[in-house]
Amino acid sequence: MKNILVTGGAGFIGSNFINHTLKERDDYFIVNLDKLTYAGNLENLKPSQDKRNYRFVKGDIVNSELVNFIFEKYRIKYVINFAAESHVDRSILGSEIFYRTNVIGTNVLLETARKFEVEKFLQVSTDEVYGSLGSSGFFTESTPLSPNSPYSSSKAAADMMALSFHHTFGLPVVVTRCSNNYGSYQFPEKLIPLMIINSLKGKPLPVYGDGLNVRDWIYVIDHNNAINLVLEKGVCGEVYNIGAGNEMPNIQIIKLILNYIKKSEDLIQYVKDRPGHDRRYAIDSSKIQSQLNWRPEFSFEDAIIKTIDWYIENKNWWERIISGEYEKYYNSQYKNR
Ligand code: NAD
Ligand code: TDX
Repeated sequence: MKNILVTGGAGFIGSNFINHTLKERDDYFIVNLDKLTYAGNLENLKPSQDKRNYRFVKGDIVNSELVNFIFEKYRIKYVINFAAESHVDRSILGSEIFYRTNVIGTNVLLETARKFEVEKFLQVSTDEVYGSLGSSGFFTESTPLSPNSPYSSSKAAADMMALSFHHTFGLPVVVTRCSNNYGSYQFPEKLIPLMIINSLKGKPLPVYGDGLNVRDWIYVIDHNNAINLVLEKGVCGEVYNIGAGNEMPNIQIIKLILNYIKKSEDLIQYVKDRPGHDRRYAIDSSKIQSQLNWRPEFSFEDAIIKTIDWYIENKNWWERIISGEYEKYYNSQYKNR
């Protein structure tokens, strides 16, 4: 058995990771530590909740006592740190919780992993740590880090802290830097689910700036397959970029969604730009492809339709979310735009 601590496993990528991995691996024992912030939802884990090789612990990665207890009780040998505050716009509204969870929380996990001599620590980082590209070029693993938002600066700190623990203490760390994910269970504050849900409801679609900012999209299952591979075969001290080569201006995705849902483009509403908005992300993933033999399996054309269909079929899931607390955030985020 591989005893793995997955943090943030009730969020979008973490829950897809647990459900997908436990479907295929009964030699993994997964303990999911999640604080259940606004973004954490145990409903996402229904397919895994009764599995004998799965446990859920509600708690904060900043809580060193609890983290120590979990490592000891479950004899944790592997860590995958997904837990984070993950939304750029929220980091602009208030940065403190981003540094608390993403920086201090990662430090607690690294120190505890060092104490318990884990076999591997996988830090889930992001391409946003590289900053923004002009109209050409790609991020490679040796592109200097140049984060631009409170969110990305907190992720860059965590990423470098993890690498420093390898360099200084020999902690077996690997870091992954992935591009924008999409798929089922993504919280509706993010571009793709927000635009799908607003289209379904016939609400305006708020496009920041000129709509020509470019993101590089990957289906969440492709990201998670890469994470499993890096956990097994990644070389300690190394960074692996993960991306599927799907660069697209935001407006193109928005029009695709409207078109598929058969709603009018009149719903598009250009609004005030995000402060410090990164212009373009594009990932060079040739290292993980050549060294670990990873390939994305899903085409954007198919997986985006799968994703839109999932939101159409799982209205109950997102309706429960968009009523209540999230509604307050939505109203304040888009009020003066
Ligand atoms: P998410 O916001 O959907 O989920 C984050 C999860 O972490 C939630 O379940 C939340 O409850 C939990 N959490 C937050 N603070 C915590 C704390 N202090 N202690 C324990 N749990 C806590 O985020 P996501 O989109 O699934 O992203 C997961 C990870 O992947 C993050 O580290 C993010 O930076 C990284 N990432 C995301 C993307 C993307 O496109 N979404 C791309 C690259 C990297
Ligand atoms: O209402 C919107 N209108 C809009 O035009 C929102 C929410 C977003 N956008 C634009 C901003 C970005 O150019 O869409 C693009 C994508 O925005 P987000 O979904 O907020 O993602 P992004 O800022 O690119 O960050 C994401 O990718 C990297 C994740 O949220 C991060 O967690 C991850 O690290």
